[in-house]
Amino acid sequence: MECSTHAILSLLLFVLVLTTPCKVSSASPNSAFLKCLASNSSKSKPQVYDPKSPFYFPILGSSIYNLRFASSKTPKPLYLITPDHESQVPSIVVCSKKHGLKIRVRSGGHDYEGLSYTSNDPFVLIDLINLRTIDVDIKDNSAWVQAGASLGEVYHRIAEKSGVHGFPAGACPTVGVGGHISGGGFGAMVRKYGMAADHVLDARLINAKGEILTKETMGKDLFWAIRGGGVASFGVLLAWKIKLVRVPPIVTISIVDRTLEQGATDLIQKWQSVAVYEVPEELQILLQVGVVDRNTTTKGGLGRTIQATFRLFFLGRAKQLIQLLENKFPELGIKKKDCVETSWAESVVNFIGFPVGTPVDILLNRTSMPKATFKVKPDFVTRPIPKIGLEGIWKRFLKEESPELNIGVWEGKVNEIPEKKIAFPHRAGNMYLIQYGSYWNENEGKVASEKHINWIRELYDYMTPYVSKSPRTAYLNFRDLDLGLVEINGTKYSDPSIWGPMYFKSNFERLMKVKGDSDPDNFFSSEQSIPLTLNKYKVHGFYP
Ligand SMILES: Cc1cc2nc3c(=O)[nH]c(=O)nc-3n(C[C@H](O)[C@H](O)[C@H](O)COP(=O)(O)OP(=O)(O)OC[C@H]3O[C@@H](n4cnc5c(N)ncnc54)[C@H](O)[C@@H]3O)c2cc1C
Ligand SMILES: *[C@@H]1O[C@H](CO)[C@@H](O)[C@H](O)[C@H]1NC(C)=O
Ligand SMILES: *[C@@H]1O[C@H](CO)[C@@H](O)[C@H](O)[C@H]1NC(C)=O
Ligand SMILES: *[C@@H]1O[C@H](CO)[C@@H](O)[C@H](O)[C@H]1NC(C)=O
Ligand SMILES: CC(=O)N[C@H]1CO[C@H](CO)[C@@H](O)[C@@H]1O
Repeated sequence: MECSTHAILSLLLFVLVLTTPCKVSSASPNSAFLKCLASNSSKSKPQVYDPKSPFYFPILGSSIYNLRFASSKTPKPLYLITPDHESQVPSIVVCSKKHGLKIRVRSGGHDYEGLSYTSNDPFVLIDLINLRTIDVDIKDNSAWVQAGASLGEVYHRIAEKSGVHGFPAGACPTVGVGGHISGGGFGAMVRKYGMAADHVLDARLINAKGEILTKETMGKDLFWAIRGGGVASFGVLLAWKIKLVRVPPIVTISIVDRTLEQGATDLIQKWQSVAVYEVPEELQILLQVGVVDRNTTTKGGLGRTIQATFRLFFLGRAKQLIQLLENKFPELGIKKKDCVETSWAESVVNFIGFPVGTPVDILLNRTSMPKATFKVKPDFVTRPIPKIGLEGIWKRFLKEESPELNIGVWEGKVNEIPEKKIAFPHRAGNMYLIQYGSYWNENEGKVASEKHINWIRELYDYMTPYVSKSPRTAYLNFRDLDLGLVEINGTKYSDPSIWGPMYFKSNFERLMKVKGDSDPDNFFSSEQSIPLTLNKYKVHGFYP
């Protein structure tokens, strides 16, 4: 969702990753683990890197998307392993378990809290960068996609074979399908088609015993759980079989900016009533709000102001879109010249901010999106936010360096699917999904970083009256380790009985049951993995 910002902030935040010497999470390399791996890898052995290898830091840093977790203080893996065939993965699981090492699995590395490549326990990182084959079967309306593929690669491979097929997932092309689809996966077609996880037909998953399971063999509970429950709690996802959706040969996008002085607040008020219930599901109007420099002295003087950006994605032609908007939302003032008609794949490229005419091959570039240092938080909203609520946000925004709000309209197909159909639970009753963010320069240091994190925590508190309640819900893919964090006598604990229902609503109970059945030793555990019990646990290390 915040891809577009990164395009804007790219110059500011262009950074070198991991040039500093690094602490490794355990002192002695675990040679027993390596021996086990060697004796259990019959045909081909995966590449294993330790911190002495010249490739270790470049590969580790390659997909650390949030630079908060690229510092020398971030715990690092004992071994970084890049399998290039799925047959190499079971022995990594078996040997890690046998020798008391944790594993972390990374597909695209976009986890907001870095959980795919950090751990406070000695661990092995399985980076699926080389497992990214995509087989599109247009006749069958489906594709097998290996976990390490990026969304951009998936979109590109579909578009190579058909101009009228697409896949309803996120806008950011560098996001990995392994994490994204297992956490839900939301994009511009959410109103028309629902979540990415709603389009999973089959999966290949390695369980804690090192067995490769499919939909047939994993059983319906586990297959239910990995579609929205986060697959990191249940195993190593090797590949998804996804169902493709229909898109018209030509779609239309339009991007409109309005500052406060240009009436942004009233436009947002109007957007709240129109974008959700009054326009067809073929149209998604995403709203992004940030702070920009004013460049005129005529109104309000020099300084900073709030700017709203409306990003329209329409499954249809410009003419139709203009007619629709003239009727429902004339205040937006969109004319034919403000619209771009393209193929669906090209629309992805333009929607995130690349200029019209950029070759679609950019979708294959796994580093097209700049990395950044940030903290974000999620919310769902179930009724319109009053004007006074918005104005309070603006006041806070003007005090922060690079704040950002991203709101996606949450209505239509996504809300028609029953809450318990798959583990992803955020359905009927929601109006929008919000992501609040603050971005800063990693060189600002620890004190500054704490200041920004506190700023966003205060904004989150401020929003309490305006967002979902009992529980205040949260989107797993916008992971936030603050949720359920409690302090008792000066010690910090994470309380799953708080964050569990926030992420999973009534599905949390069933997720815990599936967890108990499929991984009773809790081998696949991380800071916010599905727990076996509701006990609070102590947190430490990289928790902010
Ligand atoms: C710039 C940016 C834009 C984004 N835009 C959107 C958006 O438009 N819509 C949206 O819904 N979300 C969006 N997100 C959030 C994104 O969906 C999540 O961060 C998602 O989990 C990323 O998946 P990944 O594979 O890239 O991440 P990773 O960091 O690799 O993994 C995320 C989590 O899944 C686990 N995991 C990953 N792969 C596997 C596997 N193969 N087996 C087992 N566990 C695995 C990891 O261990 C980790 O816990 C965005 C994030 C960023 C940084
Ligand atoms: C500043 O001026 C440029 C060009 O005149 C214009 O495109 C832009 O929208 C203006 N920005 C604001 C915040 O008014
Ligand atoms: C990928 O995109 C980045 C950022 O735009 C660029 O610097 C890099 O050269 C691109 N890589 C390739 C292989 O095109
Ligand atoms: C916190 O400390 C107080 C006083 O030392 C003690 O009585 C109490 O039991 C402690 N609470 C917890 C939950 O440990
Ligand atoms: C699953 C598997 O093949 N395990 C073997 C791994 O190697 C050890 C010896 O190092 C065997 O004892 C295991 O049976």
